[in-house]
Amino acid sequence: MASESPPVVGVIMGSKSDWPVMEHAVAMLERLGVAYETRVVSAHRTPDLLFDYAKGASARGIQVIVAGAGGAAHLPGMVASQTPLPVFGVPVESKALKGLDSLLSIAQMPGGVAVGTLAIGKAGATNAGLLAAQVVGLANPPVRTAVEAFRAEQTQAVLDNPDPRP
Ligand code: RP5
Repeated sequence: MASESPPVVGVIMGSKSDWPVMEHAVAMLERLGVAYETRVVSAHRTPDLLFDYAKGASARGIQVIVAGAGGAAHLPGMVASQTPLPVFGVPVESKALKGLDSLLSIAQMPGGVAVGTLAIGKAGATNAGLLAAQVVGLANPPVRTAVEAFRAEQTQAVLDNPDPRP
């Protein structure tokens, strides 16, 4: 876990096989000093756990949930249906359809139950971690400062290396 502090972001995923993508959300949270927890919660293989996790997250101090899944990616939407917390969904690239199935499964929510859908794969996971930190940072000045510093460093790195050639 990111620190000794109680976790404020929950990073969940449908399978261990999602970790190579979802670890990028965790890496961003660690970089920005956000306390998190992470575990496998499957919409289809462990539906009771999904309900318990989503219903109990707010009372445990979780402020944002990042949920990654691939294929018939029902995890983010079902979690969102059971919690008032903001949920960010990460479409994990699937073998058969390259994650387009995951993206559509997560994005096409019915009006009234919201999931913030990110890009497919690594960029989406990275940005889910960043967005979660930005939400936490609204009421957590050190996290907000870390987000601002990250963005400034990123900008400076581009400006310092304008030559595109390898
Ligand atoms: C989804 O099914 C998971 O999120 C994963 O992306 C996909 C395949 O899972 P495994 O068969 O690799 O466990 O529920």
